[in-house]
Amino acid sequence: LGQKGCVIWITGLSGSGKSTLACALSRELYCRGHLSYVLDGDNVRHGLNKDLSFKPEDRAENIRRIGEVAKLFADAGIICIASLISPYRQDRDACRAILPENAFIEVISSLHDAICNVFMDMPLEVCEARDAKGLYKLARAGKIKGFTGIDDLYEPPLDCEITIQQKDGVCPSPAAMAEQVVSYLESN
Ligand code: GGZ
Repeated sequence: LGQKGCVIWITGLSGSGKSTLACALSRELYCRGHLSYVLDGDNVRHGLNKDLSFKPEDRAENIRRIGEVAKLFADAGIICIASLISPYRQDRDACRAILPENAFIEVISSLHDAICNVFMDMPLEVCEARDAKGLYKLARAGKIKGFTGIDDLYEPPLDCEITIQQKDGVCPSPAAMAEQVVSYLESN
């Protein structure tokens, strides 16, 4: 109660820490008494979106569906954390556009308000060095075609609410990343 739904949209390369942040954030929100739900691209692709490939038009459909589901969660007053590469700006902007952006309406409806963009600004080299699933190696060897950052485009946000970055070459801890998002939510 006393919680407004919203969408925290986490975008970035494979291995940039999106799922780690989503999980840490969900836990932190729970500790503070807030209900949240994580929609992770990789997981949703096993169920709702299992008919979709990584072709640009299928990625666009993956993002569109997750945006629509995230909106339903936000309508229900839940903080929905969407973590998916969502490499194309146009698709992310379309998700932002289906959510209310007028502050006046926010107050009246008091149900859902905003989409908050979080950009995992991790250099490709860092993500590739992690390569938890060995996918970058396969992409470099040409065994996966159209891999984001290798032979498929990633368009960083031009204007996002939160940017998660390395500091002096060190990646922030999961707790520090979650704290950055929580303090944004508190002050906005
Ligand atoms: C990018 C791919 C690809 C290609 C499989 N390009 O790091 P991961 O492994 O666990 O997460 C990635 C996941 C990306 O799914 P999304 O739904 O987030 O992508 S998108 O928003 O672009 O629709 C990666 C794995 O799937 N993966 N092939 N070609 N990532």
